[in-house]
Amino acid sequence: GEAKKPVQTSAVRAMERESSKKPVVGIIMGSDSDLPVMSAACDILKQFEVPFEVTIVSAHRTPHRMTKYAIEASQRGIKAIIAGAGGAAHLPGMVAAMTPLPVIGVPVKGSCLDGVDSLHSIVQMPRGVPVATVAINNSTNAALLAIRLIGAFDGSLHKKMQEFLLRQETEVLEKAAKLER
Ligand code: RP5
Repeated sequence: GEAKKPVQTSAVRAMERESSKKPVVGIIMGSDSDLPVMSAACDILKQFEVPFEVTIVSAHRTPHRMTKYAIEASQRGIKAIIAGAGGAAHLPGMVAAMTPLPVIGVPVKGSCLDGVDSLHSIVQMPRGVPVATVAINNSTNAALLAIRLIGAFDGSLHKKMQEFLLRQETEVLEKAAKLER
């Protein structure tokens, strides 16, 4: 049957090693081909020092593994799940159907339909099973949203997000000033 140990590429393992504490965010993706898009989420979580795990879970190719992951995530201490998928992107929605945790969906572009297929598959959830959907390929925003969710109950993370926004604003203002000079 389905392997108990997740099948992981070395790139995924390397990212996980850098986040060795008990994970609070779970990042999953339908294929290792999603990794170049999804790695931005890992970078953000590292930057905010939020422990995370990252692995491959496919709704269609490993449906039993998906079920196990969704059912067990909460028990393992995961507080938010980021799920990236492309094409007929059922992963975020199916995971959301099987966990009370917040699920953030990342529509991955990569098909002939430019990612619009992924976007529609992820965003058009039926009433009762929400998936917070970010822009196509924007796993950065998925991680930032996960941090905001957790930060609402974690003062130090909340503060880090405030500082992030301030830094971001300062950077733009500095660029504007440079341009106006
Ligand atoms: C989806 O199909 C994956 O999330 C990926 O975006 C897309 C293509 O996967 P590969 O055929 O490249 O593995 O399941």
